[in-house]
Amino acid sequence: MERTLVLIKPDAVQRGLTGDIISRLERTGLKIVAMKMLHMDEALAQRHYSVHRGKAFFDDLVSFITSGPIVAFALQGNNAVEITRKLMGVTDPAKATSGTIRGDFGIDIGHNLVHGSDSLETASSEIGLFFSPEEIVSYDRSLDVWIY
Ligand code: DAT
Ligand code: MG
Repeated sequence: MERTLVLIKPDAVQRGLTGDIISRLERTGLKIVAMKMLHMDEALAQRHYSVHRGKAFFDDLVSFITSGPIVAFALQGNNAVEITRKLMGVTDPAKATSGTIRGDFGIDIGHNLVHGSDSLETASSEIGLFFSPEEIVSYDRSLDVWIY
């Protein structure tokens, strides 16, 4: 079963959008299997965004993601990576379509509210950055027969 990592970024937490974002993703049928609120430090931010090191926006990205608390959670289910990215919308909120999280709530690429892993491999390493294996909760939902 696929898993993906979602971060509700500092802008969304400050704007009171945490519940709405969780709700949109949860209503897909994907299952929340881990969740925490934390304030990312510089070291964690650098690791999480290491693929972007050297890009013009890297320093701004690290300072933004460490500027306030975030909510991190892992979602599990069929096509979790793709479904989550679809609901988030494209990177630039100005280009994201209505009905997506970024399209509905954002206007600036540097404040795009949410992070979602972009592949299964990335998801696995990103989940490992934020959660220990014991923090991933295994449980059954009786309503899964109505989802799958
Ligand atoms: P995504 O978050 O959609 O996976 P990404 O991995 O390409 O996008 O970039 C990571 C974050 O970096 C993105 O959410 C916002 C920021 N970012 C990306 N491109 C940018 C740009 N051209 N200018 C400013 N910030 C940018
Ligand atoms: Mg990315």
